[in-house]
Amino acid sequence: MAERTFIMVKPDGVQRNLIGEIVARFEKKGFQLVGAKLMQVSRELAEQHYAEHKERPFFGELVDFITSGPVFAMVWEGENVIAAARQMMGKTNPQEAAPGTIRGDFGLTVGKNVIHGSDSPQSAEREINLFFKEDELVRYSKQINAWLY
Ligand code: RTP
Ligand code: MG
Repeated sequence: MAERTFIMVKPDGVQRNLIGEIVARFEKKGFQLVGAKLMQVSRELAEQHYAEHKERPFFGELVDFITSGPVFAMVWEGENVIAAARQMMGKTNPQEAAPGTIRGDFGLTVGKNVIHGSDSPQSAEREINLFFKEDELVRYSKQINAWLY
């Protein structure tokens, strides 16, 4: 199976009508959408998702923010998708993210940086399993030529 990653449009991105823009970037890059849903994240899920940051001073704000409104959770598949998505997202702090990246083009502050993407194969597997059941992910091949995934 091709590599998969977990991508989430955070509450600020949903409120600012950026779902379509973000989905379009991944589609145009050539990655394949295998799962997606608009959902409200519970505090329990937020705390599990961000467990690695439990001891950080911003943890409470992070959980408050990610549960403050709906998110758009996705699984994308394709060659090297984990690292490529991180590049497309740009640096964590939008003020340091390059123009042309999602955070560089649309983000303003580190606390509200529009998008989440898994940072390793281990976190991708963990996060996909946290947010999606197996039967919510779809395997299919595109009926197109070999230039695209
Ligand atoms: P994410 O997990 O959301 O995709 O972001 P990331 O990998 O680029 O950054 P990470 O280090 O995992 O941090 C998770 C989120 O915590 C918030 N943060 N705030 N106030 C701060 O100094 C600070 N540092 C990180 C950000 O919203 C970041 O996305
Ligand atoms: Mg992270």
